[in-house]
Amino acid sequence: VRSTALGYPRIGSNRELKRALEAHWSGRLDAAGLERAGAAVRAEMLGDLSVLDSVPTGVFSYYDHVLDTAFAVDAVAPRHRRDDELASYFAAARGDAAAAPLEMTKWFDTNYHYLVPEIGPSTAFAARPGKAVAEFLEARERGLDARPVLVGPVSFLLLAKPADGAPEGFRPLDRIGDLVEVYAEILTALGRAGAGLIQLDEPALAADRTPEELAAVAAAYRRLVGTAEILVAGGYGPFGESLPVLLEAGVEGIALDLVRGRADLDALEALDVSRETFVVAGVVDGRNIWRTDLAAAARDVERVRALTDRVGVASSSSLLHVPVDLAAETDLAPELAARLAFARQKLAEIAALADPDGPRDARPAAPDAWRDASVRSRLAGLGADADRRAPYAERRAAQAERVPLPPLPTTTIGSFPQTAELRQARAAHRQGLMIDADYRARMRAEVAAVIAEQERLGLDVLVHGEPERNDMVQYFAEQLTGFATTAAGWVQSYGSRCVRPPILFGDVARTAPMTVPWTSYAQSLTAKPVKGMLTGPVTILAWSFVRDDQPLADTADQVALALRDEVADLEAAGTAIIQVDEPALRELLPVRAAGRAAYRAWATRAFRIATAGVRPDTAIHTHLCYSEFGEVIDAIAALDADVTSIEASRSKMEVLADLDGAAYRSAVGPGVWDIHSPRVPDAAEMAAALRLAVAALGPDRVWANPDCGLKTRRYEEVLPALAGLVEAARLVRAEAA
Ligand code: THG
Ligand code: ZN
Repeated sequence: VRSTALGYPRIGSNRELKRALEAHWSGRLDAAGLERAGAAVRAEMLGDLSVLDSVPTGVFSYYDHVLDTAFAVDAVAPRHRRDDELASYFAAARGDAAAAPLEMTKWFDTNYHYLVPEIGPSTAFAARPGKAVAEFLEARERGLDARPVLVGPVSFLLLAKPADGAPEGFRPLDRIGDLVEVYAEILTALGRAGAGLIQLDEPALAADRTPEELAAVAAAYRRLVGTAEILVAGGYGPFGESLPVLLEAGVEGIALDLVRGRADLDALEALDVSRETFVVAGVVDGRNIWRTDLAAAARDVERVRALTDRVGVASSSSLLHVPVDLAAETDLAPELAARLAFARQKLAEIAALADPDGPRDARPAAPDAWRDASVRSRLAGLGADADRRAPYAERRAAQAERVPLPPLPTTTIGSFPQTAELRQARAAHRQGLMIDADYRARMRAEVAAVIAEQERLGLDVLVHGEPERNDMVQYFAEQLTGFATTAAGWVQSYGSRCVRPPILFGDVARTAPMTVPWTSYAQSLTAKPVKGMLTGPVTILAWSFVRDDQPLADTADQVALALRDEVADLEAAGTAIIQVDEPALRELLPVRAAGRAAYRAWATRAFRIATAGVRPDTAIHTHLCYSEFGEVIDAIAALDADVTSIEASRSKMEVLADLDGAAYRSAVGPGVWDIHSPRVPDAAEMAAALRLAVAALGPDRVWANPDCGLKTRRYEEVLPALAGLVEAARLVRAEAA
């Protein structure tokens, strides 16, 4: 049994690459300095990976592996071509004065974002195997059995979008024939450099695929099997219907995700697999941080050994999604740390499973102290309490009476700019250099300033600005039982940006109000209504590492119950509007359609558990931040919120079409200012967007707000933009009257 991993974290154990990239972008580090930093990170990666029999190479990236693949096949948009390749690469990744970047979107159901290649009928593919060959040789020079890894041709095209100007009906996959010829050249170049097995990642085959797409898979791999020994890896669920297609095409090997795609193992047993086929059992979870149940994993490896003579053991997906080293965490409770494995620890598990004499420990049960009987009995008795007490029409009237608002009320999403000064105060407080009282006073002063600014601007519904929150999930995780946070558990989210997902290990409960004092303080400063601001249960789960010993739905209900108490306390403190954000509602949507109805049901029920306890005259708002709205429109209706604000400006208000005919009946705040861009729209532009919304929904259902929170923007942008927003709302109001 050969040990391997499908991919590895590539930002550096201390985020060295992040720092080097940001120094390079700001002009403080030249290209040679960046390359030295990259080489050091690769050396560290290879050092870690050297415990494996077969070492993946080419999995390092200066930004994103899909972008690397676009460069490997020369699918670079004309607007991103520059004199040197690194400048082209970062122009595509980040944009520059001359060109907008590629679009960025979520990588399957993870918190990683990839860059979306733009492919048209005339994209001239060409083989650029330089990076793949160099990284292969770098590993081989260390005496490692290196295995180049590339995104496979079918997934590359399925992840791409049609280039601007492509004719109606063109799909990137139409270009598979041309692209495969270029892949054949790359594989040949790698073979000439000495590569044996080459891994092609086809994660898009974990999604439902049409017969046409499966035919493209068959044709592509039949063409490529002659040029190299190919291992096809999936990694984000079962291959399902594409498994026999790949095997029939004659690929050398297949790497199965046996954490999320266990059905593939049954399917493989039912197929007549040649004993020459290399089957890699992905039994070590690449997406989560729990120690592997080595006894159960070894049983799966045995099932594979019964089918073939060539067996591998590996991570279920790339280890990109987990932090590098548990040893960096010195503050975790010992009984928790003993149950965790980060990337380095997972490599050791894989090596142990490949060793016939290695350990085969079963995973110990969670300590009893992690269970909370009162949470469980409260949830068991919840029943119909997950529904609002009155239908929307009745609530709407009661809310209008309690908080009279003009048509097209103006508001923001919640956060105000996190200035350098605020970040410094938080860092000083964390390091013990600023006492609690001073920190609180500093944050209260910020709240007061934010309230005064909003009053001056003339906004209708105010926010406290969230200066006290480091991150919209971590802030809550730090206050709830059942959660731990890490000191250095960084995971790449996109490019140089990382997040530190909290660890949800036990039953979740709230011990004290988490946000009430901040909201109440803000409300004490103004006669205008101040919204309470919470993060929803689905988003808290999506952006944490979550226990895997019970269904996600049960864990979601526990988080929801804790939030329900916070909502009740906010209401009791006099808060008339409470916003519960679910930006990750779309993210956890299952990759395959079969799982989606069940997901929608538990996700929306968890939101309603959190929110439905309020009186009819208390308004529940929510915020979602992505524009592919259609996929989850029914789920959004099922949240039964009174107002939903959504990202809409980048997609030119296309969401309004999705709302047409949907079950969703309550109010909408389609964002009229794209806060992800430094561009500040003027009042006329925002008024035009509001007119579209009023035309589609009527003046009574529309709110005026930005696209998303203002945390990452500067006041120089925020103040003029919000002044324009207020002016735009007044203009359109007057027209509608
Ligand atoms: N919080 C969490 N997850 C998220 C987001 C979030 N996932 C989706 C989306 N937002 C990802 N976007 C970002 C945006 C900015 C940053 C990370 C992910 C970011 N990170 C800092 C960095 O890498 O420099 C580190 C932040 C810190 O110091 O705490 O800026 O909002 N949980
Ligand atoms: Zn948002």
